[in-house]
Amino acid sequence: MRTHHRVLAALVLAALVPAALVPALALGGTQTPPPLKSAEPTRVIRVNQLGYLPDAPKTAVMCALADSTPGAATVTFTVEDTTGRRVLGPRRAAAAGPFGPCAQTYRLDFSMLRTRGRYRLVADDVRSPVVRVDARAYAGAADTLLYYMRQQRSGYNPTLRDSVHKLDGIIVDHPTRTGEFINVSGGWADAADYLQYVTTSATATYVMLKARRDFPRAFADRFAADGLPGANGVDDALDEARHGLEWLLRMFPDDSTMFNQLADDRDHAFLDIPTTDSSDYGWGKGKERPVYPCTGKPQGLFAGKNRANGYASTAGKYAATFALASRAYASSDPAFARRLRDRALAAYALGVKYPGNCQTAPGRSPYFYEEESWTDDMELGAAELYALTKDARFLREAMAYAAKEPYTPWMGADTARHYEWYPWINHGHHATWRVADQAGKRQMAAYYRQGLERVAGRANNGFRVGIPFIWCSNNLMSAFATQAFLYRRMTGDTRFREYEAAAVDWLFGANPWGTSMIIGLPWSGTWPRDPHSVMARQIGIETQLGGMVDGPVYRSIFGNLRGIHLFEADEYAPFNTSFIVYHDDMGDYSTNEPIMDGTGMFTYLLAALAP
Ligand SMILES: [Ca+2]
Ligand SMILES: [Ca+2]
Repeated sequence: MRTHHRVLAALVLAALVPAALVPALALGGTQTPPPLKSAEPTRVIRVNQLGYLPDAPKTAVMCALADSTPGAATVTFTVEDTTGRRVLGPRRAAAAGPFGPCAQTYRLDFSMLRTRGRYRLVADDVRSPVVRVDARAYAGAADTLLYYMRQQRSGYNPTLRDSVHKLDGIIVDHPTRTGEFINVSGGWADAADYLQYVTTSATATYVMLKARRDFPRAFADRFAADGLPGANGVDDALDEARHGLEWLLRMFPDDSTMFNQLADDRDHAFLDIPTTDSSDYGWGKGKERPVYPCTGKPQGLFAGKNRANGYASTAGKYAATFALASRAYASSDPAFARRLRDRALAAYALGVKYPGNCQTAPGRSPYFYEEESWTDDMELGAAELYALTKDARFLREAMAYAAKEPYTPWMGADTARHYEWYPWINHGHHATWRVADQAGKRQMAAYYRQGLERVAGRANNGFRVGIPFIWCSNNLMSAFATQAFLYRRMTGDTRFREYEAAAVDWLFGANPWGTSMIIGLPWSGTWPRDPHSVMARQIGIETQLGGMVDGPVYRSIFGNLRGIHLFEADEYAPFNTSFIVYHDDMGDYSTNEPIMDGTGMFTYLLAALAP
């Protein structure tokens, strides 16, 4: 999200109306979907296109569209192999209620099919896409996400084989150092725009480090440190994490100077690839970009201000990421490990000194990341510092922070502000669980269970989804599935496993639109071909391989975003109704923009599912 990425719309709107005066120019948001053509299917079977693990719950969802006959209370279905031979059924599936465009849904449970192979489900005259049952269904999937991360690199960009944004940056909004140049080149662009944030970058880095720690065999070594092809003796997740770490170290250069953001939404005025970025922040087109520190005060150089009131949301993320990284490099690069340890301790100290949120700063646009939670981040920092130092103070503080926010507040809610409860899953509870005594472990598991129960309690629909469809809903779906997986691993309790599987299935195509939410995964499947991405448009969709897009949003959100409109006819019109919408359209920055943090954060679950 992008915060906003309304680049193309901005080009059109900027000439017409001052952007700040356009509260809700819903150019496309109120259009009525065209009626179904008679040739279009009125019932479809949606599946996880990447595949199902043999021992996992396996469910496809049949959706009967709104203006078709809702259908019977039960349907029967069979499963065929690719020769047409029946291998399962007929079995009955009960109606599971309406959801979005589906007047009725049916859950087609074929969990008992455990034999490796390729199959189709058939219900009445409706046939599913080919589904795969395979213990290796997720082999290489986590690595595929890393293609997108490499492509997002600032500094040397291996996709463009060129250095980008070489003049980063000039300090702004600092009490004594405004106007000073500081080298903060590197890191990743946040989405299809080229802003860079510590909150998202540190989270992506942390999760990649955690993924390779817990599932070291999930990642290959096919790329070098600079992201170009070629093994270098280091797994590619650690290569990517190090690219992030080098930038984070530049962004936290001394014990009292903590930067939070590079560039701002003035970026959105131009539609360029990174090498020819024309953004002008007052120092010339394509020149230096502004670097924002945490100040503990509301920030914004123009009309819009955020509600920042501390450092801790950012400081906790720095501390956790540096502390985990320090352990990762303890033997391979001890000098780097010592530096990371020093920076982790310093970052945590700033978080203690300045509790509260360090939010991203808006530029000309009203949008920013409205993160309100910071005790989750400090818990994670404290837990990782305890794992690193064994200083009992950090474990005490991790437990105390954990109690401040037992479950992440979006869980069970209908809505939330943009990035209000970032990063949507509190990895701190798991990090604390790893180091706590038995009573502490039970407490952390209970906290996770509370959140999961709240989401599952809303999931009484055929897709078994209980998240709110706010901006970046795919991030919430991924966060829920990851938390459910961690809880299952921590406790052995499988009560949420159906919901965990449903969330993964949703992200790979078991959703009303029948599309994977990850570009190119699986390559032979249905996935976003027309994302909100200048790189995709100018260089090719293959550059976006592995990128997770924002995902569906409430129709009301789509309809109220500024300057949003579709560029082409909506191939998903029959599935976009008054509840939630998704568009595979360059013009929809709310549902179809690839996101760096969502992609990075999904590495954990895909690594967990790897053989
Ligand atoms: Ca490598
Ligand atoms: Ca937070």
